[in-house]
Amino acid sequence: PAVPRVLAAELPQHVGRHVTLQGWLHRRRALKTATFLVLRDRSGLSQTVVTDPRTAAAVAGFPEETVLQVEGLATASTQAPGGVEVTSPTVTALSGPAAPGPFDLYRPDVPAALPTILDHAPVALRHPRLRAPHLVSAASVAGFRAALDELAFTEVHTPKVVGTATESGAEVFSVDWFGSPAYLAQSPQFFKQSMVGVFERVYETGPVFRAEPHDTARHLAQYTSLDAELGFIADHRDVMAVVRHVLAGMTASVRTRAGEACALLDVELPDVPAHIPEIHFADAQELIAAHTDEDPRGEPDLAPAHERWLSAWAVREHGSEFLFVTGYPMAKRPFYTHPQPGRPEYSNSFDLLFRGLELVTGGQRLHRHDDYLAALAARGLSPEPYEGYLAAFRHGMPPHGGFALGLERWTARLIGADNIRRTALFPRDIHRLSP
Ligand code: AMO
Repeated sequence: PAVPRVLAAELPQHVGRHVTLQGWLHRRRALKTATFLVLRDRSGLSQTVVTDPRTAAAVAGFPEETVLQVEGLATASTQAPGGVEVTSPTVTALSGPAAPGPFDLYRPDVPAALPTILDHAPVALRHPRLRAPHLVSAASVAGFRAALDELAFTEVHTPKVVGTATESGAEVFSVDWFGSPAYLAQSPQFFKQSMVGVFERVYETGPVFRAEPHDTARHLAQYTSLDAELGFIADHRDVMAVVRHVLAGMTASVRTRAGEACALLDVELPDVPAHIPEIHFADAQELIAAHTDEDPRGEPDLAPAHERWLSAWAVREHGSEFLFVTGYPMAKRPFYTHPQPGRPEYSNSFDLLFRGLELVTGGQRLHRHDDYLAALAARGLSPEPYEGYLAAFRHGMPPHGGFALGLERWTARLIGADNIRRTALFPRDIHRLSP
């Protein structure tokens, strides 16, 4: 363009100069002597003052969300937000809305309930407060990638339609694949493991699908899984060290890349301790039995209430908002899980609890072909459907392990969202398949 576009956030650097702004009409306020236009672009909001009666008459007809080009003088003003406003403007409408939006996008609070927001996502997410979680999310993924790139991981992309279910216990969606039965991938588990044989260290960010009919604030039927897998580990603790590095990288990236979104949402970023505290599953159950009215000993998993209790305990006892629970019973973990040496009813696996919720699952995997055959047999599973997966192990695989972090859970916990759906652009759940 002849005149380069200036963003709202850049205006203060242009005081005294002619500028061209482009964006959406966020708010129009007509006073007796002046009309104020608040323009919204990807960087934020800016103010333009119209005093010329002819221009004022023209803009009086522009509804909110009209896409505008404003050319005028960047002028210092103590009254304007950010200390600068555009004066003496020429205002051109680039495109006008055909219908009013679902609610006022300029009200600092969000005057709409979650279903309304989700029904109207393409417009509703323009509200600065509703957009902010997604900026936090994007910054988190950038941090995830950067942290693993630093450790020489290779990013991979694996199929999302598969012929064999990957996660025992998690329900699958069936699809018709050219007349053959197929499933939407519940996780990249098998692919990421086999790629350890090729790259040693891999990660993937992508969608996964869970046909669990959970109607809760923390479950989605499609979510974004941040996965990593690495070879030549001693045991699951090496994986936990990578999780810690990744959490630190994600937190730092959110701080630097999404600082404004965090300020808008009053986000309190967590301290990622140099060493995240850990507790064995069996000890966690003892602790809960000793300090609460409930006795979970003998249960194969932790109930959500117990996860919340343990999280609060970690804050009290260790000053940490993160807690690793290790050693989950083999009975509750998938067949690829490595048992705990000397205590084979438990596993070399872990969950990471963050602010009361399971955020990460991971662990050491079996790596010998014979161990896989035995593990499948012990669970009454036939090896045939797993042939493609087992091929990697037939040809030599190092001791390895990995983890998966649920992106929406992370963002929701970080920003204190009451519902994970506020962190998915177009959430998919038992009731929602559109927009
Ligand atoms: P798991 O099934 O525990 O492990 O999932 C890993 C993480 O994904 C998130 N998560 C979900 N988020 C939103 N909605 C859901 N329905 C949902 N289900 C799970 C959680 C969870 O901790 N293959 C293993 C990981 C591994 O061992 O590498 C797996 O998928 O944050």
